[in-house]
Amino acid sequence: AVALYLACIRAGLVFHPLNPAYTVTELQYFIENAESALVICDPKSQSAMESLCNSVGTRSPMTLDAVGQGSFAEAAVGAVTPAVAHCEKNDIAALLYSSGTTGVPKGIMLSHDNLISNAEALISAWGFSADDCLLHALPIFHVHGLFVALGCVLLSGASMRWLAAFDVDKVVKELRDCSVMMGVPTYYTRLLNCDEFDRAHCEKVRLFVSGSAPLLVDTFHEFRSRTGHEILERYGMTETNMNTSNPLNGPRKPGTVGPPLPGVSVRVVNEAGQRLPANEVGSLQVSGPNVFLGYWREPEKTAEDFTEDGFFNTGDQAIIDEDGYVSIVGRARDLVISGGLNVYPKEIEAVLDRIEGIRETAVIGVPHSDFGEAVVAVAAMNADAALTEQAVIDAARSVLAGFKLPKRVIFVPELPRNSMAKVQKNKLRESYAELFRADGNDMD
Ligand code: MLC
Ligand code: AMP
Repeated sequence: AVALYLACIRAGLVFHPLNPAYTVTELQYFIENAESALVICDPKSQSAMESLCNSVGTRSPMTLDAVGQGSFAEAAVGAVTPAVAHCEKNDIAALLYSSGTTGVPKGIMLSHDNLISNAEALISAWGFSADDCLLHALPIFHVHGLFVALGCVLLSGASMRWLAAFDVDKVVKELRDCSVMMGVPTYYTRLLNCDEFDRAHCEKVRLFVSGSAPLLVDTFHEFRSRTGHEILERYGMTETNMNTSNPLNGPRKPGTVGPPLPGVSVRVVNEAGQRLPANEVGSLQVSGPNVFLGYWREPEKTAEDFTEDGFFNTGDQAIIDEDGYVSIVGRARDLVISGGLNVYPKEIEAVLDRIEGIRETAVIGVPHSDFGEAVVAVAAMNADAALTEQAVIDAARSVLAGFKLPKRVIFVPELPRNSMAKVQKNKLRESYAELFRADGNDMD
């Protein structure tokens, strides 16, 4: 998969990685929307992908398995290696998707310059060199595992220990030979839940990096007292790669995501777009060579999300302190981040609302000690419906990838609404804030 990614970049093709957990329904949207010229899949999903490609009018898929075998590898035998394609800085290198408030995913066009400039900024900010060995356990279909982790390793000539998934026993073992680890906060809470994990496992480690979701201040302190290391928290998003980072040398402030990376500008503005003074909450905007080209085939949406002077509206609420450190304090978008994966309530509600017997649903994120936030659906049913929680989850499973499924479904007579008839999700979040603490289901 890594060779495939690099081959696309080298040949001037657009790489569009997809989560293998997606269902056929989800994949159909992406393949159609991206107008994919060729789909490469695991041989195990060949027949499903064959019919899918057929139905959307894309040529037959080729296969590549975990050890590099398959029809794609066979076709490559004896092929002449083409010259490196000439690319301009602003040519598209990769297309990744993310949803907004509508729940409909939008293609994010990332340029060659976005990728290279951000990898260069991170190598310098985090002091990567050929002497480093990265522990890589992140999926490589998102920015974090693909561009941040692999980008730092490939561009600095470092090496890596690569795990197929985050398995805490393997991580603890492999960490002994590594100098850097990157992860989402769940990785760090899982390490802390592992009793045998201590300073001895981290003797060679010089840096632990966390991102993709908020790292709790408690986790920062607990990790420091267990290992002696202060986790370095950074902040990014698919549209922008990495924006800010706590410093390698200098104070790492828990609860903040640090100052902007070299070449990146950030500002916090009020609703009128005016820049706010230090420590005032507002909308976070970003500009720099890291910021994407725009949304694929969506010029109006792209225009909406950029200011006249070229800053991108992140949709995150933030403050910047007197030292220039950014803290993410909320999200303007209705978004749940579970174990570092984004779940868009609108998308889940649309699926649940189609289940017979359900009148309407509201999907929220609820604190969870493993995933940070867990997806919970609050459902109002028709009077004569006899649905169970499990039946709702099972019905959604055929359409939605597993990580998007609600961990709990709560049945209520009515959803709370304000005077404008808008569902009061804040009220629901308050009501169910203790859901996973109260019933001991926390690790479900
Ligand atoms: C898996 N499951 C999840 C889940 N991951 N449920 C909620 N949230 C998640 N994140 C579900 C599966 O569907 C399955 O359900 C069950 O949990 C077990 O699956 P698994 O694959 O064995 O899970 P596990 O290995 O425990 O995975 C959890 C995880 C993983 C946290 C290790 O999700 C992970 O590696 N997350 C990292 C995501 C990431 O890279 N984010 C970066 C995005 S880039 P069932 O019902 O089938 O049993 C970005 C920009 C930036 O945000 O700033 O970096
Ligand atoms: P994605 O669409 O997957 O790229 O998700 C990006 C979003 O993740 C950002 O807009 C933030 O809301 C959130 N995010 C990423 N890193 C952090 C962090 N360190 N702290 C808080 N939120 C974060």
